[in-house]
Amino acid sequence: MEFEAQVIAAYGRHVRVRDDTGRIVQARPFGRRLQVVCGDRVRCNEDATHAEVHVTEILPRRTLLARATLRGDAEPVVANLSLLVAVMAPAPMPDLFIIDRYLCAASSAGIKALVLVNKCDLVPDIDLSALTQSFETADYPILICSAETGRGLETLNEFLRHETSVFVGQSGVGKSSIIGRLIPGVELATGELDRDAEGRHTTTSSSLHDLPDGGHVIDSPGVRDFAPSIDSLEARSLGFPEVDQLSTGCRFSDCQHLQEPGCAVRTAAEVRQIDERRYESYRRLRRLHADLTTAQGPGRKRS
Ligand SMILES: Nc1nc2c(ncn2[C@@H]2O[C@H](COP(=O)(O)OP(=O)(O)OP(=O)(O)O)[C@@H](O)[C@H]2O)c(=O)[nH]1
Ligand SMILES: [Mg+2]
Ligand SMILES: [Zn+2]
Repeated sequence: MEFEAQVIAAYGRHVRVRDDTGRIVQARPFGRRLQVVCGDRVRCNEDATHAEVHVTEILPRRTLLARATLRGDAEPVVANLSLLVAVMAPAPMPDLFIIDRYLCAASSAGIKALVLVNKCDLVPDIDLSALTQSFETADYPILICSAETGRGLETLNEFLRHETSVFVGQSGVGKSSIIGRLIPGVELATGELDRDAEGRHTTTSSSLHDLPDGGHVIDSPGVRDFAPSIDSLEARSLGFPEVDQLSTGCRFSDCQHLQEPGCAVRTAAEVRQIDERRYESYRRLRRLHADLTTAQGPGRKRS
């Protein structure tokens, strides 16, 4: 029997799918080439005699968040998103470059994004502003919240309503805790919980959950680093909206905004019209982009 379903959890070569009647079953992608991820719409084939469900086809994705492997290939992370929520917190020590890279992956993939600062109960508001300051010239919505006290969660709920969103960020920032507060009684894949070196619980696979007021949210495992897939990035701005806006003022239309004369972006960074840290992040990503392109090699197919 054939049916269509949505992938609501993905761990390695196993996925959990939900069909349109709400029935949830385990399934296995048929063949090595199918890279099925959370959020995918798929066609399944149920073998009545073996009681085994195979995913036989991934239906066209509306959007895809993809990361670059060390060889420069694109690896799908989550599909069919409309909103990416980049989560950080005063602790663990934030790595803002990771946030930048998620934001540019979202921007390049046509996915809206917002920056969410959790654990606002831990430090005074002025310290939180210092954390988020560099994202202001990039014009992303910035929300402050606490899964502990509940502050900011109503506003967050408004942003998430009717969206299919993913929570991404470093391990321990509170992604699962926030989702747990938004969806009372949600089971956050407790069977898939593991303990990291510091003894904290860590989410190890992505899972999709229904929000009470409509929309879906995907919890994802924390990361140490994230590189957007290079094929998905816009050549001109690499997905930095503030670079995009200024680049029409550059002397050369193929300006990479590094050392070129007449570069409007570099000038804007020098006079702090755009944030210096974000510009440095752009430069690092430009280097990574070049390295990964080389790693891909000339013989490899580019899309
Ligand atoms: N003080 C405070 N602690 C929080 C808050 N939110 C989460 N925590 C704590 O932070 C720790 C990590 O929370 P998780 O929700 O597991 O973090 P995560 O981002 O899902 O981590 P991974 O699954 O490893 O990526 C837990 O001990 C939480 O209790 C908050 O708003 N304030
Ligand atoms: Mg988690
Ligand atoms: Zn330029």
